[in-house]
Amino acid sequence: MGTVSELCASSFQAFLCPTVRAGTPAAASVPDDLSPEEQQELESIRCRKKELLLDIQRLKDEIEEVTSEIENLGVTEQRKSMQRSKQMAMGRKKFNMDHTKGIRFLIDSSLLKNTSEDIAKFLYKGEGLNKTAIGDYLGERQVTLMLLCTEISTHSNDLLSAERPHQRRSEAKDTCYVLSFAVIMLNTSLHNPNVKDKPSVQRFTAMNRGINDGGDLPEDLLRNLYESIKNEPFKIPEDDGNDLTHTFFNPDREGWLLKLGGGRMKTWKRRWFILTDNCLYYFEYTTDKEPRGIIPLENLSIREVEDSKKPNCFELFIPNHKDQVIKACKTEADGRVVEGNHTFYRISAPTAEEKEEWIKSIKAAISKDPFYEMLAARKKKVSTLRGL
Ligand code: 4IP
Repeated sequence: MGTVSELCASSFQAFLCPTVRAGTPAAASVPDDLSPEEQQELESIRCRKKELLLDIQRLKDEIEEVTSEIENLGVTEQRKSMQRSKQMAMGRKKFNMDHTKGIRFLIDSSLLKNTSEDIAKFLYKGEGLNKTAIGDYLGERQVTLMLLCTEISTHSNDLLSAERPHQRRSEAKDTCYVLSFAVIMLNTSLHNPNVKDKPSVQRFTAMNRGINDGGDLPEDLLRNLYESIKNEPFKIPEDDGNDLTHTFFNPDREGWLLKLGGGRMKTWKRRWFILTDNCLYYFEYTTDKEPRGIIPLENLSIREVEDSKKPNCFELFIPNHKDQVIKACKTEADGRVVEGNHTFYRISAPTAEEKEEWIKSIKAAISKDPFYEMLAARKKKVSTLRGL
């Protein structure tokens, strides 16, 4: 007794090769000058050919199936990694707003291990993190030590491998702490152009005598550290204060648009727009760290408009309050940040498609504030009552 698939295959074969099965006369296409044996042989060759074709088809199907599985696997992996980087970006944003919550979020999302080393590495890398928030976090938790040790160990392969086997961890930390300062001093001395007297490797090793719980650290380690820092200075990220780089990571949409000025002289300005966090930001250059203007989209509406000067226009406005100034802020030419004075923002997109896309994305980002709605309803009620 064959397997189910063997039985199915043989029935299918019988269906394809009836002549072979029943010894019935050959099909019309079989030349009749062949002997019955030859006819049968021809039939069986044809049958074999069909079987082979079927095999090929089956293999093709299998290959297709496997290929699509692999592709799907790729897509899933891609999706997972996109999801991960989105969560990572969110974690960084949270960190910048509230460092404790941010770290908690990253740990809970398994993006960060709850160990001083891992947190220290994450902070040291500092990608998308606000340095003020890092400073606050360090100040509160004193992970400075681990941070510096991490930096030192990247320069020296692994400082802890230099520990004496019996050395206690706390003593190793003390050593690390002292060495951290020595390394910072060395970095400054070697790379700050204002320091004229550059220390030699001998001076550096001499300075660090006895710092290893009374003993010396291996000379090789100190020499390597010296060479490493000499060749590649400590990369302390520039203090970017409260820069908004993190805010513009992973926006809903970004691109060049033309914006009509709000002043008396209606000038069109090409600005780089970023839509994120329910706000529309505009910049003069894509590389600018600070936007020229910020338009919170809360309670605004958007509509397509025709403009005699520019194509593909749309407008942001406050529904039912056409003379009310939109809550927004902008940077003046002298750098002062002031409130905006637009009652509407007219914007022109480079193409009709982009206009559609922007409108769609902005509509999705516009959020209604129930509190505002409630307040507006109450105000209306009060003014109606006053009118009575
Ligand atoms: C300016 O015109 C720019 O269009 C400003 O846009 C605009 O500010 C000014 O409006 C308008 O007077 P000039 O450069 O010809 O002076 P941007 O800031 O993008 O350069 P908005 O508010 O649109 O940002 P007022 O309303 O600020 O005067």
